Amino acid sequence: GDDGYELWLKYKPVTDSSIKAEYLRYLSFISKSGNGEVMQSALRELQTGLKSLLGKNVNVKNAVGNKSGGIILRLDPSTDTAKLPEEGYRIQLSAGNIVISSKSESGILYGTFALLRHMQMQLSVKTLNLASSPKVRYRMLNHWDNPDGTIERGYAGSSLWKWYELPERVDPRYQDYARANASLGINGTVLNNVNASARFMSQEYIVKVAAVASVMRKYGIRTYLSVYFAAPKTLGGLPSSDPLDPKVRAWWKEKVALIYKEIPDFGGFLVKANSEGEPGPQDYGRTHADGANMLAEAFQPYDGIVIWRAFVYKADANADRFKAAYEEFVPLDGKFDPKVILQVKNGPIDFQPREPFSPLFGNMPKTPLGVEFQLTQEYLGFATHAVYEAPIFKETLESDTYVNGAGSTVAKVIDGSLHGHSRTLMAGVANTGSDRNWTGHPLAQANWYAFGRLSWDHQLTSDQIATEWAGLTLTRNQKAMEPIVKLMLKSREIYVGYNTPLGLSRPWMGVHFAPEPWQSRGSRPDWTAVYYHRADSVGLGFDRTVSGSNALAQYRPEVQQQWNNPDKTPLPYLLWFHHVAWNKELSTGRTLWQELLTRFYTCANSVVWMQQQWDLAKPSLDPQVYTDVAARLKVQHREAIWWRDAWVLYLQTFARQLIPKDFEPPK
Ligand code: GCW
Repeated sequence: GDDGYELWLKYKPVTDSSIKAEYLRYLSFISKSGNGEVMQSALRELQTGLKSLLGKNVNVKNAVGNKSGGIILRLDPSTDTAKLPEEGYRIQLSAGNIVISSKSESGILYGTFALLRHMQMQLSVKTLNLASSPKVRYRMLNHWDNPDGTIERGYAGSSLWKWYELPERVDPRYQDYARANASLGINGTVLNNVNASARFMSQEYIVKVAAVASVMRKYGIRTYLSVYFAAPKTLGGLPSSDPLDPKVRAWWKEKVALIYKEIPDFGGFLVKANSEGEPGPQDYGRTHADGANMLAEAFQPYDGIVIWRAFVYKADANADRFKAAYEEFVPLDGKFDPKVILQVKNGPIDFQPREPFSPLFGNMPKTPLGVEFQLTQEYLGFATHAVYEAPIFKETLESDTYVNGAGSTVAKVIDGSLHGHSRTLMAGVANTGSDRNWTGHPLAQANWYAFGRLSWDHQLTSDQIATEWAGLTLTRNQKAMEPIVKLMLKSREIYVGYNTPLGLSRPWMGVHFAPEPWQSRGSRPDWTAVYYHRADSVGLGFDRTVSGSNALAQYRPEVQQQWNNPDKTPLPYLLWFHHVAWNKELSTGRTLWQELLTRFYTCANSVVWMQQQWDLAKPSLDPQVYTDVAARLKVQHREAIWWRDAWVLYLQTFARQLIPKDFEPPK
C-alpha cells in the first residue's frame, strides 16, 4: 500500500507508450555545468526520477560537444536566460536535447523538478518550452516546533527535528523534507516556534541547527530561527533586553556573528514580540521598529533579514482586536530598516476559516509586507476534516485593497509590485510532523503543496493546483480525478458552513477544535467565544461599522462600500461587520435564523456528498489511502453534526425560535 511518505514525488512508471517513446529519445546522457551542492542535488533528482519513471539509468557525460538525445543542465548567466531572474528557469528543446537553463543552481533544481512533474503527468515533450520564475523572493515554511519535540498547533505527530540526536545524528528524513520543499520552490525554513525558546541562541543549539542547515543548503533552502526577544537577559545574563541599550545591541551582534560562523548562508530571524505575552521592545517603552531595527543592525554584515510579525492585540474586552495590528503598525511605516519585512497574518483576527483581508495590506507602502498563511489546520478541524486551503489563500491574495485604485490586490502588495519592494515574502505555518505521511490527513498534503506552488506563482488557480496535486499523488485516471478535485474545491465552503457560516468567527477557545460558542470566561477578557460572535436577544454578529467599532474605517472607501451596508454585504462576510437581527430577511429570502439553520444543516449533510465523491474514485485509488481518507470522512461527518447541533442549540437560547417542524435543508 501507499503510506504517503513519497508525497507528490512518486514517479510511478510512465504507462502511456507513445509518451514513453518520446521521453526515451532524451535518455542517452545527462550533462551538467557547475558542480555545487545544489547542482548535484538536481542531478541526483533527475537520475532517480528518470530511473523510476522510465526504468533507465542515465549517466552523466561532460563534453558532449554537439551530441543530441540527452538532457542538459546548463548554468548559463549570459544567453537565453538573460531575461530570467536569478531563480528562474527555462526548459526547451534545442539541437535534439532537452535543455534546462538558469542563472543559478537553484534555478536548475527548480527546472529539474518541473521537468519531472511534466513527465509524471505524462505530457508530451514535442514542443517543450517552459519558462518560469518566482514572483516572491522569500518562500518559506514556519515551524511552530518546540525544543521538546512537541509542535504548537501540530496534528501530524511530533517534530521532525530531533534536537537530542543532533548534531551527531542527522535523520535522513531531513533530506526528504528538503527535496519535497524544493520541488515546490520553497527556499526557506524557520525551524522553531515563534513562541521561541531562548535555547536556540545557545552555542549548543546553534551547532545542532547548523547540522540541519547543511542538509537544507543542498536543496537551495536557507535556515532561519525564531528568537526570544528577552534572550539577552535570560540567556546572556544582561540586566535588560532594551533594544536601545548598547550592551543589548552588542549581544545580538555577537550572537549573529557566531551563527554565521556555523551557518554561512543563515537566513535570518523571525520575531513574535509583545504578542500574546511574549516579551518585546514595548517592555522598555520602545517601539516595534526599535526592536526590529536593532536586530537588522546585527545582520548588516550578512545577507540575512529580520522578519517581524504584526500579530498583536491587547487583553481588552472593550477594544476590537480586528483593529489592533493596524493601529500599532501603520504609524511605524517608514521607520523600519530595509532589512526588515513585516509578516502579516492572512486575517486581521487570526487564521479563521474565512476572514476579510488584513487592512494592513496596502496601508504601509514604505514597508515590505509579507503574508503569513497557516497550513496546519488549527481552526480547520485538525487532522479529521478535509479542507483544501488554496481557495482561502487565493481569496486573500485576490482581495482588492484599492490603495492605488482598482486592481491593487493583496497579491500585488506582497509580491512587491504595488509599492516597488524587492524583499518579498510568503510564509506558511507548516503542517508537517513525524507521521509517516507527513501531514496526518492524507489530503492535507495538498495544502503544503498548494502553499509552495502559490508562493512561487500566486496566479495559479486553486483548481489547477488541486488537479496537479491529485494527479501526482493519488491517481492518473482522469475519471477518478474529477470527483476528487470537486471534493477538494468545495471542502472549504462546506467546513465554513457547519463551523462558522455567514462570517462568524472563533467559536472555540483553548484547543481550537471542539465547539464552545458558549465559552464566556477565559484567562483574558478577549479570550472568550462570546467576545467574537456577540450573540444576544436582538441578533448575532460583530458591528464594525461607524455605529460599532468602526474597524471598517481602516479600509479604503471602495472596500468600505462593499461591507458597510448590511443589505449589500456579501453573505459570507455579513456577521464580520454587522450585528444582524434574528428575524432580518436576507438576500436569500430567509431570515437570519433560517439562513443559519439552512447552512448548518446543508453543510453538515454535504460531508456525505464528500464521502460519495471519494467513493467514486475508489477503483483507481491505492487501498491504503482510500481507507484512511474514507475513515476520516466518517469522523468528519460525525463532528460536523456535533458542530451543527452545538451552534443551533446555543443560538436558539438567544433567538428563541424553533427549528420549523417541516424544516428540510436544500439538498
Ligand atoms: O492563533 C494563535 C495560536 C497560537 C499561536 C499564535 C501566533 C504560535 O493559537 O498557538 O502561537 O496564534 O500566531 O502567534
